[in-house]
Amino acid sequence: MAFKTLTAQEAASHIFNGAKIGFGGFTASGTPKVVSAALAEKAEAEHAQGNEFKVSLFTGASSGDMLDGALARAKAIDARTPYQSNKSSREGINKNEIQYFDMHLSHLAQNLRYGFYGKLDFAIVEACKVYDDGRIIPCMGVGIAPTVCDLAEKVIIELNHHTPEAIEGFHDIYQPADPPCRKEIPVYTPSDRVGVPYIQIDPSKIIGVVESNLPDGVAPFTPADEVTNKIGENVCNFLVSELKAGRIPSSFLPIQSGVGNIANAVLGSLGSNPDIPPFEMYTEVVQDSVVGLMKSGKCKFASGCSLTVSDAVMDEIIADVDFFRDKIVLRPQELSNNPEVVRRMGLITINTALEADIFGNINSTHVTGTKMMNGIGGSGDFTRNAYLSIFTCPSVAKGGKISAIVPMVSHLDHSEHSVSILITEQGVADLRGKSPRQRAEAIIENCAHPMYRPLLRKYLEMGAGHTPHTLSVAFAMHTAFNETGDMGNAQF
Ligand code: 0RQ
Repeated sequence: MAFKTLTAQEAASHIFNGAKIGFGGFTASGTPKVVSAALAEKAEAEHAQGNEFKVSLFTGASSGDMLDGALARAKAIDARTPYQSNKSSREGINKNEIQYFDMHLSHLAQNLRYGFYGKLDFAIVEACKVYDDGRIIPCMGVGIAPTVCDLAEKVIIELNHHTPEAIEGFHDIYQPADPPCRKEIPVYTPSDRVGVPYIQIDPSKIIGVVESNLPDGVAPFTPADEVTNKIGENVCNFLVSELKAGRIPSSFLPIQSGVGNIANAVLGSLGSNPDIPPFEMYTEVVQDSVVGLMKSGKCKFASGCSLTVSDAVMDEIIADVDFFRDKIVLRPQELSNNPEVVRRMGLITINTALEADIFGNINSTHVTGTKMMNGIGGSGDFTRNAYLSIFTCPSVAKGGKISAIVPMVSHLDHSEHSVSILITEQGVADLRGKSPRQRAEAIIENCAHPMYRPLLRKYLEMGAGHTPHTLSVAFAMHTAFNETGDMGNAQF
């Protein structure tokens, strides 16, 4: 190999207090593992000697525990963006130890290029193959890897032998030109390729290569339960009725589906419903259920930013790599989540809300308005530009003590203007062409849990004006939860 081989500790020794680091990968998939763990040890050693040591992290999205978890526990993170979902990092963010700023995933690479967040000192990227001329083949998650390799002063590569070189050809690496006069991105169908299957790094910037042999360690999904199955069934029945009404073309439209247990269950339902034709996906994360749907022929093609599947499912893919080669393409998030492409292709987008208000505004990120859960992720990239944007959630959380349907969302991620359909296990609220009062009636009647409907109806009846809010009690349900542990105790 043309590049120096380093231990993880040697690589970490280059990184200094205050460094800004861009990481390749997306979710745990393709996320560097061993250098970040060594960096956390270095930070702990520096702290033990009374020295300051913190770095700022720019990742594709969430990462693995060896990155976010290890560095958060070592109190080594200064600033962090964009999405995260690690318990330790969430704790650090909510204690204000980490200066986290949330953003749309499609914006990150271009904002870094525009210089909005300053200069990047290091890029750390995972690869399954390194060429002597500086080309690398990423593992199963791309994220912002091409951009951070271009922008950083120095690059460290983790060569992970767990991912076979045979996945060369899965990737489509492309970065749009910056404005003014950016040209269109010529992706017209999910399977169109516009870039190259590798990332080119300037060899003079590569500090060295650290070898590893580790799986991504993605946990399998919780099996679908009665509530998630019912949500999936409601989504399918709705889409079938739209097909029958001619509002979705008979050839169907590409699907984007969010992350998490609900999204996985929805995809499972789409797969088993005989009235849903075989479909393509243009999405961010390709999860376990998609792989099963490919084997059954129900999912014909998936374009994503990462293949985030449990280790057992990854082993299945690797064992049958040629079957999947012409069915999956992995791209940078600037492309997988690109609003221009989303609008052009007419995606049916399905994302998850933490809470929705009776007027159709969505909170996907903040528990009772203050505590960060994960981040907006790509949900805004897709929702705002969808052909048909669907949000799903169970009607209640925490055993019924929380209603997911509230008078006013305690944090706003997706406004009423971007949300077409809301679906819970109770039913479907079609919000298209409805005034705020009509939306509220549809949501209370079809989506709220029956035990919360009287409170929500009362709220609606109290208000006046076009959007009938009563500001003095708009958060009475949240306040009741904070004070008594149960939203049902709200009084107004
Ligand atoms: O908590 O784990 O302690 O029980 O939130 O909720 O129902 O398991 O749902 O795993 O699908 O996550 C919105 C967080 C949902 C996720 C969110 C509690 C509930 C549980 C998780 P426990 P569920 P999911 C990009 C797609 C934003 C980013 C996005 C997310 C936990 O989907 O981060 O959409 N989305 N990216 O008990 C307090 C409420 C609650 C609540 C649920 N109202 N208040 N807690 N919970 N509702 C696009 C792609 O292409 C990938």
